[in-house]
Amino acid sequence: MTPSPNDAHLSPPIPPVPKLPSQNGGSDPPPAPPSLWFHEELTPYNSFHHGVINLLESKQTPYQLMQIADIGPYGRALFLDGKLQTATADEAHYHEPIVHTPALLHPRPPARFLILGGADGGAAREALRWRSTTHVTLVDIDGAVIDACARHLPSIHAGALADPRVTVRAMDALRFIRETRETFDVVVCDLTDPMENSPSLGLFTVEFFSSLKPLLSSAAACVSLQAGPSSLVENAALFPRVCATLHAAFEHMRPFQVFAPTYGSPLGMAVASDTPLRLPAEAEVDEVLDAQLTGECKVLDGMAWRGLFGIARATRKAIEAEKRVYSASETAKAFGSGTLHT
Ligand code: SPD
Repeated sequence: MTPSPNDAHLSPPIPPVPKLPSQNGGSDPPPAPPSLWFHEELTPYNSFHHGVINLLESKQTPYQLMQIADIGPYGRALFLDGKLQTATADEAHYHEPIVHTPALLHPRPPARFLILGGADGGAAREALRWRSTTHVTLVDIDGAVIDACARHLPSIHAGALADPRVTVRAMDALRFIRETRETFDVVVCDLTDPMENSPSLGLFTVEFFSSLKPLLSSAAACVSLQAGPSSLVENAALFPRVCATLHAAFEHMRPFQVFAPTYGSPLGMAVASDTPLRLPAEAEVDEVLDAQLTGECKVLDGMAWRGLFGIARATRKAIEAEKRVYSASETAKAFGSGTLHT
């Protein structure tokens, strides 16, 4: 099914959040405790619980367990295999940086975007905000997730997947890469974490990053990706090694970091190109965003964007020191599991 801007009527509106004790001055009784919970383990010892107001979807697709639920102050969220992927209240902290970073680093405003994954449509929405965009191809393996997000997450896709500039392909990205003759200025890997058995696992390898080369419109084309949780406490090797893997395929790579509270931990991202990645100054970024994007960003302006690159010294050192790459024979192992329970 192709999502349309009118899909909002297919799903109940996100319920108002009951006033939290901190917001009502203590006068109202606290909200009743939820009877259903998502429990996402960040490490074997630490977890993040989200109380469920409405469970709107719970379905085992051919690829993963998909669940969509209203979870209070963070709004409505998509979970895949028990891991929170995106939530309406903080998704802009993810979708703006993953799309606008490679677009800002491309030498001219980009025209053609490829989004790998991105079933919720948030990355496509941001790509369409560039006035220069003529085409967005979105390739996600799971048509059931694309359909469910179209129905339940209208504020995230904002009708993007029904825009005439967008082509949606529900297929394996590996096959798309092999078969397509199209080229792109920007490639955004908007994927699930590379956990064992995750459909995205093979897309975090040096072979995969190298296979993107023929799809790039020029040596200045830019590739961005979410690189998994970046806290060295939880996943000491993951972010540095994903960065090293991307850098093994491209001459230039820059790591950055976003914080969306629903991930429970800062999320690593990286951008790469075969042309040097010069970071424009704050004022230049402000100018480009004002001139080239429709509407206002929620998260990014020059100051906030430059701040994404100010990652902790220890993390930067770990990235610089990491020489091992992930490959088809030695894939990443992100930690993660999640369950729904009463
Ligand atoms: N650790 C969670 C990473 C989530 C990555 N997927 C986000 C999809 C948003 N479009």
